Amino acid sequence: MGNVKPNILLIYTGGTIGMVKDFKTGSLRAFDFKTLLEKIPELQLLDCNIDTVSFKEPIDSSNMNPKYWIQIADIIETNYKAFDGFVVLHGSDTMSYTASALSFMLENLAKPVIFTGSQLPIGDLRTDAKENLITSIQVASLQTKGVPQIKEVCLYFEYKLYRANRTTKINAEHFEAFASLNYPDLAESGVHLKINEEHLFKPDLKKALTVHKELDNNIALIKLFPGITETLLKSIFNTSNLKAVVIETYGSGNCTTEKWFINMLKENILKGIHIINITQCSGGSVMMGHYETSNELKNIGVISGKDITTEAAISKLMYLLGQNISRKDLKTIYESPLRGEMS
Ligand code: ASN
Repeated sequence: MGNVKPNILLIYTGGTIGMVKDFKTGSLRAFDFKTLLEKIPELQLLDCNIDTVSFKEPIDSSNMNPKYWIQIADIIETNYKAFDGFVVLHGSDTMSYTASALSFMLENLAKPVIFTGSQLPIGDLRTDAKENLITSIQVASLQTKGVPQIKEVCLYFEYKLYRANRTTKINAEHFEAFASLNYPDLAESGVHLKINEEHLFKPDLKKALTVHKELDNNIALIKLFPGITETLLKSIFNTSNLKAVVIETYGSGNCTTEKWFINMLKENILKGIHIINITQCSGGSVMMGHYETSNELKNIGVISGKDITTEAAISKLMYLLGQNISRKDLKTIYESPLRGEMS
């Protein structure tokens, strides 16, 4: 058994990595995945067996939505036994959302699922696609005594491997497009591939993979700004079927103490709407009660998102609303780390 090559499944969903320039219009469009493999003959040098599967119509990740997340989860579920690791090629724009969602959907994952993409198309002379793709496949192939070393959903970009549900796209131009400000990098690629073993997620290996495909997107995301009006917030809270609202507050979870604002949140919580407090700062954590301006939020039953990213906050919410969980339990579960997404 000892020297069996790992089997890696490449799942191509679209994004810049597989795009070409339409010379007539000058804009980028998706192209046939088969050509992508031809563009990187180096893949044959890797010490693993690579199989590929592609979305019928590859998409720019701006068109991603929960239906596609389920499609990716389905592909992984169907091929889970036959493969040792998965590499998902995805547009960078919404990669952190999809990868965070998959981390919740794949409960008890014991194999690597590595999301990657690029800022420049694979055919571009200065492309970052080759390194991202090759190292992602290498990371997905890492094994200790035939057991995958990485057992979680990750995102690899520009020499760094991150826990996916801790990432955010922070730059539209730089090759270093992602950051994980509240959790250390899982690995760094230089002359050597340095894995930070102590930061890897350690799932309970006795439990079998459970794939959750019920997602409820009857939610809203509100970013507070000084001067936000009652009329605007009212219209959001009046949305039919609304089940929960994520509010990006200031600093460590602070907001205006104006009566109308607190009352509106209170009324909606009493009506059964879940309200989650996350910070609009890219790093750091919500600490309700730390300042007077967040005390009331704690008292009225707002859920603390702690140091979760917006991407993970949204996908965790869709995932939990899709489960059969009581109101009270949802608060407790939301405030607990499920896949290492919060501290
Ligand atoms: N618009 C592209 C996408 O997210 C951006 C990229 O992949 N770099 O699909």
